[in-house]
Amino acid sequence: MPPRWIHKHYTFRIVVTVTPDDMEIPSGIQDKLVPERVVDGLPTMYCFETCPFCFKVKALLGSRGIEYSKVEVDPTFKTQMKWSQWGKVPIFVDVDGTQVTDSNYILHYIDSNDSNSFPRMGDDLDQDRWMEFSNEKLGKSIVAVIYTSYWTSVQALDYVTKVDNFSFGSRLINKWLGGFIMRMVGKSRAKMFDLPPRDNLQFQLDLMSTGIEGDFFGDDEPNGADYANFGILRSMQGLNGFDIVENHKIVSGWYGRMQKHSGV
Ligand SMILES: N[C@@H](CCC(=O)N[C@@H](CS)C(=O)NCC(=O)O)C(=O)O
Repeated sequence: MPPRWIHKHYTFRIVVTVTPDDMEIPSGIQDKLVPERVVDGLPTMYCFETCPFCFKVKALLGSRGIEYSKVEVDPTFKTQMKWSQWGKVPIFVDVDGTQVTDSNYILHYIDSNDSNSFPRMGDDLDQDRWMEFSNEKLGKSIVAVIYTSYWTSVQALDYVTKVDNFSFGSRLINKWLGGFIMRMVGKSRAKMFDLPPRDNLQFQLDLMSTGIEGDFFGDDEPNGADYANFGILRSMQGLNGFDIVENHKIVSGWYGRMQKHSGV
């Protein structure tokens, strides 16, 4: 028979582990409305300034001319989104309080409520495959390149020192500790690929360009795969390794077209 305090300890652990408040919510549209998270009566995006997944959504909103509010979340403690059980950015909250999580789902949600111009998930396997590619390959590849040393990581996080709603302490921690954390993330992403980070990004861009048919993945008009992959690459503009995108013979032209189309 274990001593009584051990029994108490385990009881506590079990309660903490299974409580519904601690469980991550699924991707997509959530049942529970959160109207109190809408800012200024506009669709609201919770994001990090340089987050690749957030840029996907910014690109779509920009291309449709949809006005929205942006809440900048501090990347180390994520203080501004503790209310959500999703735990990652972007989170999109529509004007009626509908919470949508996970960037590809957010793209579909916004398009389906706007002009419904690209196919929904499951209706176009190529589009689905390239949207998946944006998360599973491209997103991870750019992280390995941007955060390739402590110095490039700190440079990438320098923007936090200019965010108005962060305190002085939060700016310092987010830049210097955040730089260290992101360097570790960069290392772990690099291990996922056989090639060194820059060669791997070049390889992924070569692969991706096989999906660009005509001007866009969606041929004449951008589809979900265009917003998804453009958003990922747009997040590295001005950061370490962006020259690989600028110098790619197919991707650079497509990137320019997407930038013009989205205004982002
Ligand atoms: N599958 C998600 C990935 C989002 C994601 O990983 N976001 C990163 C920022 S770039 C994040 O919030 N990381 C914080 C964390 O995982 O704790 C999406 O596409 O939205």
